[in-house]
Amino acid sequence: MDVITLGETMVLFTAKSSGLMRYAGDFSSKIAGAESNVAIGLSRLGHQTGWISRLGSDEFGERIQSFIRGEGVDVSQVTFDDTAATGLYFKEKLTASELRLKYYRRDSAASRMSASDLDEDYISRAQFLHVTGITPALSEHCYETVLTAVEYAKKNNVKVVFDPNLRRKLWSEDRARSVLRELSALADIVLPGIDEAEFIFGKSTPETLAKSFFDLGPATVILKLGKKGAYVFSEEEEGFVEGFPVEQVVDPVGAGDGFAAGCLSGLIEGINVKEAVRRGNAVGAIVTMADGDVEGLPERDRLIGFINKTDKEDVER
Ligand code: KDG
Repeated sequence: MDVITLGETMVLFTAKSSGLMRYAGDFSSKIAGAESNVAIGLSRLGHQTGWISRLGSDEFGERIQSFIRGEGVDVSQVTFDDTAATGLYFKEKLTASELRLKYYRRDSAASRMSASDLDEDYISRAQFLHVTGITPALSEHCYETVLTAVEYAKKNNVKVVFDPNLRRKLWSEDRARSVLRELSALADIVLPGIDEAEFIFGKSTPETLAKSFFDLGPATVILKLGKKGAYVFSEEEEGFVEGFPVEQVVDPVGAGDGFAAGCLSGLIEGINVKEAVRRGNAVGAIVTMADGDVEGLPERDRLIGFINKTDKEDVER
């Protein structure tokens, strides 16, 4: 196994019309969850991944499991809960460039994940454990589950990758700040966005913010700067890695997960950190050009074509 991840995945309903969702009659339905987005992204690039979660024993739970399994991700550690439902999430397109996200996930099946669901032996088989700041925000049980997964990873020399993925709607600012710091300190690689870094440390330059994370303990900090790219701060390397131009952003949600998948793909293959980040920038950019959180995740040929700009024609025949 290259990467094992753990977290909640929901059914995502997107209003087909723009404007306030109260007027929307038609919705598309897809599936989305930061951690499974990363697992799917890696799987599409040819890596072995596993996703640990809990789903409701309902039709949405079945759909999510089948979808993720169909993407080649191992779902053997997914459990089903008879007493709680699968979470839902809605995307409201206010204007072409303004999105509002609404969760229906309080007390969902995933929020009831518990440390006893974890199999240390399973986690020990991975090269990387990927966790985000969403899971500990779901419940106290989920927070403990993430800490236990991290503990199992560390015990077994599995590198821990942490994406803070701040979701303000899910917890208080104080609690979020303290847990995101705690998990950043435990991780080997941290992937914060600039806004998340400023949320934790206050407004500053990318260089200072990356150094602030580094001083907490991780060996590698990769600070995401949106379309500008990323700033790397590690024991061996330091500096900016430029982003890729995007003609038209269709849907920005999921770009950070694409970035994580691209970076991890490079790190699994042992390329240097800056090259891995370049790959992350490319996957993140490609994701924004499709509707949905996982729909744009590229397969390897497309990624290489995008990076090398060998796609001379827009129409593939
Ligand atoms: O990063 C994209 C995710 O935010 C999205 O797919 C849904 O997991 C999700 C969340 O909690 O926002």
